Amino acid sequence: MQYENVQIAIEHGIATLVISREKALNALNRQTLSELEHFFGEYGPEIEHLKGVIITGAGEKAFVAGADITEFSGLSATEGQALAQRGQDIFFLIERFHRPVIAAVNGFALGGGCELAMACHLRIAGEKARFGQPEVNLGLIPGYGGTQRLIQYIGKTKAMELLLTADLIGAEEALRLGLVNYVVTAGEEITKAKELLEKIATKAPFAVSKIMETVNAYFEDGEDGFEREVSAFGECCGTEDFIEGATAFVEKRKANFTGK
Ligand code: CO8
Repeated sequence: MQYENVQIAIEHGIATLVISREKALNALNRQTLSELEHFFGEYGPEIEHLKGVIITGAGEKAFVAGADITEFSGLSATEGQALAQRGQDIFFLIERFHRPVIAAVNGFALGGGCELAMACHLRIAGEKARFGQPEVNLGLIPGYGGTQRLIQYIGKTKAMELLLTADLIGAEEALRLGLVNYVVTAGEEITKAKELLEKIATKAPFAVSKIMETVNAYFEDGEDGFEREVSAFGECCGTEDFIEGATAFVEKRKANFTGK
């Protein structure tokens, strides 16, 4: 696929995706969604020795300022539903990706941008980052999972308030509420994200993917997370990395995981 709006750089096993529509504050239009869909559905899963993925926005002002509002005009109920479904399906690809995905939030993360960050496994906010779900200002509600994931991260009380008022919050408030993992100096978001991915890359890759799967299962309808934990635990026991991890502990050395 020809990527137009998502710039991809792969360095030392880390793929950095830059949403690059700076003039529209990196708003997610249909093309950008297709590119994310292709990366997380087709290209990304095939990259060998991938440690993880970082998503950020081009420029200093915005991570992603939402879905592209210029594509909304004249949207019928059926078309709106289809677009929301498509966005949700793509964001599930991110949430269920086999390697950790970190949002490096360098500015406005609004509407679909906040939803994109929330679909990632971890979030680093630059000190100028601003988060919010302002859809109600447009006569809309979030459509890419915002009503559900915001509750998962910050609880119903504050989520309800932010969704109803369209208020934006800054990085420190996002940290206090549990929406982001770290706040860093502006410009240091990617460095911090890389540091975390390098740390996670020293762990057994299969166990890492099973942790993400099992944690996500807590929020999935019809899933029993405890059952999933038992079966994932068993799967880990069948790996060479488990033997290596346990042996390395006994031999008092660092484990050398191979992903097998
Ligand atoms: N879509 C398209 N263009 C945008 C968007 C957007 N979401 N946000 C900003 N832009 C454009 C502006 O139109 C402007 O373009 P131009 O220079 O051609 O006029 C340019 O980016 C710069 O923006 P501003 O001049 O407005 O910059 P300010 O610094 O004054 O303001 C803000 C920055 C506060 C971020 C402001 O741009 C803003 O409020 N943007 C819209 C934020 C928003 O409402 N986001 C939610 C969108 S809805 C959504 O995401 C729903 C997701 C689910 C969809 C489900 C499918 C139907």
